[in-house]
Amino acid sequence: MTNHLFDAFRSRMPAPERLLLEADDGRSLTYGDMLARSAQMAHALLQLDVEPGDRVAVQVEKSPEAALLYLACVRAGSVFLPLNTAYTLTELEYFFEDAAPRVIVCDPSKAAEIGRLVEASGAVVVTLDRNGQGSLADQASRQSSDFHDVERGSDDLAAILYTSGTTGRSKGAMLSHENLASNARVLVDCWRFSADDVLIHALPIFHTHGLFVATNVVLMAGASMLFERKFDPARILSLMPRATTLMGVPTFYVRLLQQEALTKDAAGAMRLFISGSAPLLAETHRAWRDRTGHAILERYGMTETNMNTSNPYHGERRAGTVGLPLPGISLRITDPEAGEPLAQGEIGMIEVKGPNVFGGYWRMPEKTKAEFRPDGFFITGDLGMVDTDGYVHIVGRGKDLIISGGYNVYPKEIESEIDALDGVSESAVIGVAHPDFGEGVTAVVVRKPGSAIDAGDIADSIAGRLAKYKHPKRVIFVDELPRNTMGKVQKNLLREAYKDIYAQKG
Ligand code: MCA
Ligand code: AMP
Repeated sequence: MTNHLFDAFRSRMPAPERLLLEADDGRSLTYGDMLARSAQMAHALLQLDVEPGDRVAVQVEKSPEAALLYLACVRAGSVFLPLNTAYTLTELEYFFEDAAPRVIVCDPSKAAEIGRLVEASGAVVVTLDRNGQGSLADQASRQSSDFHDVERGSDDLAAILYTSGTTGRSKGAMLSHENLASNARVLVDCWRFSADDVLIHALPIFHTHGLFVATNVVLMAGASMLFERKFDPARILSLMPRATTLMGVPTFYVRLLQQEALTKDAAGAMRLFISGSAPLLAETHRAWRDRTGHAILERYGMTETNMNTSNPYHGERRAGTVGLPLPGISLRITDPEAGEPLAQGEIGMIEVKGPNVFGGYWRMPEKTKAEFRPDGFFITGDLGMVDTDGYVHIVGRGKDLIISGGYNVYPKEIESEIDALDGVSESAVIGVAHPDFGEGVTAVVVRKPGSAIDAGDIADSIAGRLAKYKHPKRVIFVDELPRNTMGKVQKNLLREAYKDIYAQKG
């Protein structure tokens, strides 16, 4: 037995002088640099007493060092636990308590506060900054660049990624070495990635899309990437002549289309544009094809499963669909309540099974059990149907989830914050069509009698508690919420009533 995931990368690694990554500050890493520096960082982790299976929680800005830290964690046999840089201390506290990390790597600006937060737990708090004395990068620079990778098998954990739950509590999806390796291999084949590819990587690296779909695919193909800290449409356009592929959330494509310079010529060197994490509107797909001559390839995945389906590389990329199940992955549509498979063409719950599907939620056996069928299929919470040609259409969500600019927002979490305020009787948080973010987080609030609480008060109370992307873009006050005979709030009626509030003017 060796290190299952890193060996998979290693087996396809190109010559050491080949470029792996070029950052937007001009720094670059070859494959040889990556091997040497991830080895040094793995040594530094072991010096912090990280043992196989220990969690290493990471909340840092995107940088070459952050990518190396991910690989160092894999090589050191630890479990990588990335956290959105937008998370507040209030949000972080829950993750640290739940995951009990051995090491927490964070930005220098947060180190003292996080240190106080986890004082009793014995977790070690370190920073990553490359100029900071005593930081992990600094300690790594003094280590050997040879490292004997810690042995890890296919079922051992490589990462835990938190994904919010409908109850408001985040669940840690446990992803094994084989979950990640198998999916990266399949995607390289399906999307025809090779060592000649240059990916424009402008996604954050704390979620599945930027970390596993983008970075793992590049590593598994021996390709290279232009590693951008921020998505800046003008800059992305300027990189296209040097690149071959782009992966993005639909907001990337919407914003790029607003650039006059986006033309067939501008995209002339590119061979593939991929979209995922949220529904790509058919109109965006059409507009992109008209402007660039390229049909965007849409795919569908989840934190728990990595990628499940993809439109074909060769063959029709059908707008408004997420394509066909990937090789080795089974997908079926079932009756959401009974769990019985439905006939082709019927709408129901999307369930998936395959080597990509996670083992369960960290320390939540009951939740895990509830989301798997006895025959091993995972219940995604997405509603869909399969057309006569086998293309999967996602037609809605069985789960109460908003996706804003590719980030998932669970209404319950925001409703709990708002409901706790003096002056609020109750609230309902909904997603409403938004021209930029796909869906805009919108709060519908009922005041307590006599209360004068306003949108500003609500914004002030949430600031500092919830990550910015979760904040309602609009707060609407009503006398009462619509309810059905069972007393359940009818969010569909609210979504209908406010469907035009973000409509583009003119
Ligand atoms: C930023 N803001 C947002 C979002 N991002 N608000 C709602 N939704 C968002 N996604 C806030 C900012 O804090 C700011 O607030 C205001 O909106 C405008 O910011 P702006 O500068 O326009 O935003 P940005 O920094 O350009 O970011 C937009 C973005 C970013 C580039 C689309 O959100 C992004 O990188 N999204 C990708 C997320 C992702 O990787 N998802 C994959 C998850 P203020 O003005 O008040 O300061 S993995 C997944 O979903 C599955 C597995 C899958 O299938 O891939
Ligand atoms: P998460 O696991 O939190 O990152 O989000 C996964 C969810 O994003 C899925 O369950 C879907 O609801 C949604 N999703 C991902 N890709 C797509 C897509 N191409 N079209 C529609 N929804 C998508």
